[in-house]
Amino acid sequence: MTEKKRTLDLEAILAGGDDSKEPTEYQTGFAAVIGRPNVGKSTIMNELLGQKLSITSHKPQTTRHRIHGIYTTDEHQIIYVDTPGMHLGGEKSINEYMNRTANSAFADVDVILFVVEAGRWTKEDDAVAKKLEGIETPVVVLMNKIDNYKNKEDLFPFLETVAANVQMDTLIPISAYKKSGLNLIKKEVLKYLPKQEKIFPEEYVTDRSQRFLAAEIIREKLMRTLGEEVPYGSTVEIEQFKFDKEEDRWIINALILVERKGQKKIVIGKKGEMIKTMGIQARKDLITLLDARVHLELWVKVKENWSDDARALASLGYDDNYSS
Ligand SMILES: Nc1nc2c(ncn2[C@@H]2O[C@H](COP(=O)(O)OP(=O)(O)OP(=O)(O)O)[C@@H](O)[C@H]2O)c(=O)[nH]1
Ligand SMILES: [Mg+2]
Repeated sequence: MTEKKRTLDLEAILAGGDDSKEPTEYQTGFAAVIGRPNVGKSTIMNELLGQKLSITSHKPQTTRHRIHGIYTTDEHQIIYVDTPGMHLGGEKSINEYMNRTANSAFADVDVILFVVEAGRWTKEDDAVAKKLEGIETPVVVLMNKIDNYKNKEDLFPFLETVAANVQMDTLIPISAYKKSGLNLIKKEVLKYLPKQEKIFPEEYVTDRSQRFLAAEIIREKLMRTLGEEVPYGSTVEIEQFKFDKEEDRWIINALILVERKGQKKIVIGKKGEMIKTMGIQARKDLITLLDARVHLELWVKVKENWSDDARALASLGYDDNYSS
């Protein structure tokens, strides 16, 4: 008895008693990517990660959920937090959900990357800037889309507007398209990350499940393919997501929910052409995501008013406390 106890104590002392090691130099922390819709937040995060994780389109309000993009090296782990664009107007429950999601991303991050579009300052940028007033978290403004300007001097008046309106620590001009300025962002972010060990295992690129990413890929095709109005009334629910060992492929059944019969017609298209095209595009991306063969089936269903019904939203994954 006594013998055993002494052994255990010694082990504990040996495990905890070595203070000769330097404290860890490894850096890990969170960088929130925020701003009004359509400024390029998701494109920037994808470029920083070197892979497409968050969906993008030329339409505003593409991103609806918060999504972590995890970038791990031997020296650091940066967890970027992509967020829905903060917007004014749009009083539906889904708009509230998106704005709430974006607002909550400020809390508990080490640095905020406030993305603005070169040359275009709007009321929505103003509203974002107001939210940042007085907060202690460092703010780095990323002036994106500078590729739209041949002559950089033309941006001086815009820079003055930004400087007059945003309490920021620094500003970095970038172009996600041209991949310019990306290393400067990483360098700047690292200034603010605490010295601590990894939060996520090094093989993780996101906190989201493959199932979630699959639904997003399909929604991206809706955003990119359909006209102005329909995408906003649509969402995607994955009904089946399983790997069939015998057939050696993923079987994915997805439901596209729309709010009205007319929208269903548009999604399907003449002789089913529209949904077929979107299915082909989505399948291609799903093959890349899952690195395997994919059988994809898409269905369309009308669920009236889903975007303005808190309970329907929660059941469709628009949930503040999502699990994956
Ligand atoms: N010219 C130019 N366009 C860009 C650049 N970065 C992104 N875009 C385009 O801007 C549009 C919006 O990009 P997203 O990344 O979806 O923008 P977002 O800020 O995530 O938008 P929401 O999710 O709706 O808030 C897309 O058409 C992109 O291709 C850039 O550096 N230059
Ligand atoms: Mg986005």
